[in-house]
Amino acid sequence: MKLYYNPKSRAAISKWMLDECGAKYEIVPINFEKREHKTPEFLKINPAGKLPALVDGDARVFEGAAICMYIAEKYPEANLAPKPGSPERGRYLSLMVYSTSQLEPAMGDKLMKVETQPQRGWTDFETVLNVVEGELGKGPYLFGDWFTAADVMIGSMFIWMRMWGTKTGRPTIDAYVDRLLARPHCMKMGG
Ligand SMILES: N[C@@H](CCC(=O)N[C@@H](CS)C(=O)NCC(=O)O)C(=O)O
Repeated sequence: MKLYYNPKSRAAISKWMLDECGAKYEIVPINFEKREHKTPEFLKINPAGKLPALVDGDARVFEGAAICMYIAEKYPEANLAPKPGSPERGRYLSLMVYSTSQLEPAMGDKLMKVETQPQRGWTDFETVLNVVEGELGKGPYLFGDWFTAADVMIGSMFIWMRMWGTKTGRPTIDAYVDRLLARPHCMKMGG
């Protein structure tokens, strides 16, 4: 398995997931300055020309959430995802998609001081914080004591926000981020 990677990119989230699974994989470094993510070879893997991207034999996977779900399925023994058909599965899939379709763009609006336009498909960031607080409940993770790939995807967004020097101001979420950062394999911020 090959992870196309730059430490200053969302590929750090995929690496975190692989490391939580104890996976064996090869890092393929991608230099953004040299535009290695726009070469014809790379575009055959991810036509969007972005990181992360994963190649596993004949399979190619792009989009960070899809990569995390793929890895969770490939390493069932790591127990990082509710099984298909289990009662938790629906909420798990929802949170995985929510992380990049709503949480991330709403956070982008907040950090760039852009007013959120609801017709674009996501809410304002205050609503996101309410949603995540509600889903987290008493924690310590999104599925109680069970750490899952949903924590990797949702948590990494808040870790990234920390990198920008910003806490959420919601004690429950900030304590959750501290807990994730204390995990030995947690993504390293920018390196
Ligand atoms: N929604 C995508 C976002 C991917 C993305 O924007 N990646 C950035 C790095 S964090 C990238 O490759 N930027 C370089 C570029 O667009 O030229 C995902 O989650 O995989």
